[in-house]
Amino acid sequence: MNIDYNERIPNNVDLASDRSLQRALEHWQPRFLDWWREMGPNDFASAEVYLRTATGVDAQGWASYAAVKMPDYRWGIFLAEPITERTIGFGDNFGQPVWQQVPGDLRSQFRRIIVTQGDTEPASVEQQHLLGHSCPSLYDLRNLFQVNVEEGRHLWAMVYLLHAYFGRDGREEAEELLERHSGDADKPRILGTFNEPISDWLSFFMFTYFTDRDGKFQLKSLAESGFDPLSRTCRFMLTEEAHHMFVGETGVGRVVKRTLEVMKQLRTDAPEAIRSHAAIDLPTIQRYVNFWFTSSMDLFGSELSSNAASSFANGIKGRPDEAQYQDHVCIEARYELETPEGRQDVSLRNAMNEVLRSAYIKDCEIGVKRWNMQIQRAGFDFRFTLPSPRFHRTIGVWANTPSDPHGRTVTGDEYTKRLRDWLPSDEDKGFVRDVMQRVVEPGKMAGWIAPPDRGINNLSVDYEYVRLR
Ligand code: BYC
Repeated sequence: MNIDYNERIPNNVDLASDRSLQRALEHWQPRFLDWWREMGPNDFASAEVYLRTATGVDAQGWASYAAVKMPDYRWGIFLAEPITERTIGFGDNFGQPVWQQVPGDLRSQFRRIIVTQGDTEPASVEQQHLLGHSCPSLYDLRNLFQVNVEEGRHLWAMVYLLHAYFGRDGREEAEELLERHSGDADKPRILGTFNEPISDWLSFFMFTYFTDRDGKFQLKSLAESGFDPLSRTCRFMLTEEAHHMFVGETGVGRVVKRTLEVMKQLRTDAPEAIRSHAAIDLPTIQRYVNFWFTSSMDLFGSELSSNAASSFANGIKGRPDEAQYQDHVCIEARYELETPEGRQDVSLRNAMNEVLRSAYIKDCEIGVKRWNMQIQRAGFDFRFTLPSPRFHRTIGVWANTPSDPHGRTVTGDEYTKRLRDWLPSDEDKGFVRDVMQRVVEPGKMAGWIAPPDRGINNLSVDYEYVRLR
């Protein structure tokens, strides 16, 4: 079904045929807009931004581009086309037809997972609330806003499911999604990383590289769900997610490129010299990698999780690309898990969070290799590495076990002493923030980042992607 843009809430779910659902969502819509005005990039409400908007949900030409004021963006409800005769691909109900409604006994588990997913979307917009003021270029400013409006739409995706399938509880949860706020002392966001401030662009690029990639893996495993509307929603969200990770990977790559130019020019890699030329030294970038990668690893939950086992058993949440596996039931399968007490042989179902995390780590390595290629080509010896999954963990079996980035156990004292070598210190953050002065002339780029290789949608890099008013 095509997206209907004549509706107050654009959608491809025939919302008009369900009056009470339509009314409930139209009631939520102004609250969402109030939240956007207050917590979103509110100082840019009158700016015209070259945004892409979904026009269809199929692979061909789903996007149209136009200059739009963000509060006028057409947030809506878009599900990927159904797959005919789709069956549940994993767990105890393997091979049975997928559900078009939530089974009564799985209601609270589904609700919890949809709420957790939904909570991350507005959280990220809140985290990035002030970034526009220090943008390195109009190209980057536009990308930030594109990411923000799409996270807003991902919130709509989860709110639709809550309203359409969870009755009154779902409507209440939808309200609460706008009441919790990132970093709020009383009502924080649910998952740790989404309460971390993103007050500079290096953090934004790390977040879109590492944290949005958690989104990719979580959405891929929810796209396997036996609850078909959840699967269809996540399949479409994944198409939007890809751009966010592109922003992260190319963003970090461009920072590295600029740093390498300065290193070559000065013939040194000394951090102070690089910093005095207003570029970001590679060890500082490594510390940002360490922080955002480890925080994002926590997002997969504990290595051993009865919640994860039950989500798998019940057909709620599968593994990304479940079809690649031979055994989709995993009732007897075992998993070798590294713990502080040594290797443990555990049930695979209980280790599903770890299966996802391992796949995620492999995916993270791809960008790191590319950044290292840049350094190698420039003739320098420095190499980025992903820290050990034992380092800086607050969730799971390695939480509270002080380790260095290589995964070696260290004393609490040593850990505290060395932390400034391993994670961004206040001084690092202060430097990075100071170097990021706003640049908004078309085609101009801040000195700490190289220009992108190409512009958006075949336009040139110096196109006026955001018209500030
Ligand atoms: N911080 O058995 P456990 C995205 C909680 S990103 C705080 O270890 P389980 C995006 C957990 O909720 C993708 N709490 O793991 C990216 C549970 O609490 P309750 C987001 C944490 O249950 C960028 C308890 O600890 N989507 O889309 O298997 C921009 C025990 O949990 C954390 C999803 O995560 C943490 N890091 O949970 C925008 C998918 N980790 O219920 C968007 C939905 C765990 O006992 N969520 N806890 O109070 C899930 O699938 C699962 O809930 C989890 C793992 C992946 C979070």
